[in-house]
Amino acid sequence: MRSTRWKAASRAAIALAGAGALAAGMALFVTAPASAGTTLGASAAEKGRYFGTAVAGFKLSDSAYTTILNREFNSVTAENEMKMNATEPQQNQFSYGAADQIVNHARSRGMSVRGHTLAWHSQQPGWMESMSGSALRQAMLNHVTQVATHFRGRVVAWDVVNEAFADGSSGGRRDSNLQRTGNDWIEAAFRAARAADPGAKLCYNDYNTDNWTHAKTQGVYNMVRDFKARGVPIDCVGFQSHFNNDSPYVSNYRTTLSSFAALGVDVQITELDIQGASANTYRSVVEDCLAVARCNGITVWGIRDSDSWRASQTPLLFNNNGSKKPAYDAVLAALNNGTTPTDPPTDPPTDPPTDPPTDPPTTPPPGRGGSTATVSTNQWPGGFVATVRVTAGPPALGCSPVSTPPPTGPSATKPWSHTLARTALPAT
Ligand code: G2I
Repeated sequence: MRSTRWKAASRAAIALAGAGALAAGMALFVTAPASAGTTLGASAAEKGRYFGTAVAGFKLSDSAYTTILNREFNSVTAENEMKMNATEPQQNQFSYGAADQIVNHARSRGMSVRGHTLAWHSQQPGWMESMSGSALRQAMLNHVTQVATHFRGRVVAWDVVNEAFADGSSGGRRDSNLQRTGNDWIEAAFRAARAADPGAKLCYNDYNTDNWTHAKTQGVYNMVRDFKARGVPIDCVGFQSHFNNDSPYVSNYRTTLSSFAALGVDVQITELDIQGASANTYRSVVEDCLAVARCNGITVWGIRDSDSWRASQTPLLFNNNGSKKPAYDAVLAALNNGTTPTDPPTDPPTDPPTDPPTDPPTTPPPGRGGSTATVSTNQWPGGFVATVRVTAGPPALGCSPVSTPPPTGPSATKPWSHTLARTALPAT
């Protein structure tokens, strides 16, 4: 009966993540690792996404910390080690030791790396804080160029510019020494980053941009729309998503994510933490990301509550002794229950953009016997997550059982995660 049921209607979904290019015509070998569906990273990969965490370099010697890091996460952001004060403590004297340690730890274990951050009004080295005008502009661009060049090929996405918009009702830029060099400082930074590392995704990253109705959200949205219209190289927008009682999660968060995605950029949740770690709120955030095709990853801002910049708010997924909290279970369940959308992002509430997202899922017409296959990808320089979904037709139409993996197809040269899942459908 079971095989009849499989013949009658079955689905095979393959989520394949790798660090190599898809090569047509080669065999696709897919195995199911033991961790599939049981860790945040593996479950996110099954949905074509990553699940990352901020990492503090000095904690890599803490085995309790690295045990969780290595088991659960497949993306890493340096919490402080790539900031301007860390990488260029003296002008034109670059210091990469602490950042390289994190990058090497991640990449040697198959985790991807988000770069944070190339240009920011905060955490500047002292020599830069006291600069202004064209000298500061040149120093900032040199910093972007040097740091992006150093990490070229090892960082999949950069927060090129961080937190450049003002809080409150203005919807405009934040005053800073960088802003005072001219309103075009952000696009200048993006162009320098693109020239230095053409393969990296280039993101704008900010906080309190989660509520679609907020002026700050609209200000960033208008900048990204303008950049896309004028060809300024921007690929993604990071939503820090530090949720707390003063800046809570709101149900229009999904609208925010989908509206930005509809501009033709990826969206990423880059620094997630939630005061009190409500399981329901964490679940909603994950469901919102999964509902938006171009939301390609979630990063939590630390592992255990004691690792958080807001430790007293207990905002993370693991408690101080490393045990999983209810929020962890909610996130894992949401990742496992979620579906990868095949629809394009929804139109934004205002001023729908014209750029279609790249790499939309393709849905061919049903073949003989009603079988269908869809392929969707999330790609970044040097890596990808491909999801292949095959749906078999009813036996009455002469369909044979689904063969998985397909006899010919793509291969990964350096896969870091590949999983196979089958879901039996009710007999029709
Ligand atoms: O403030 C939370 C985050 C908001 N978005 C940008 C992120 O880069 C930022 O991260 C936090 C880190 O979690 C903190 O760890 O950024 C802070 C400022 O860079 C970090 O705090 C700093 C302290 O201010 C320093 O005193 C300390 O030396 O961490 C440093 C390293 O522990």
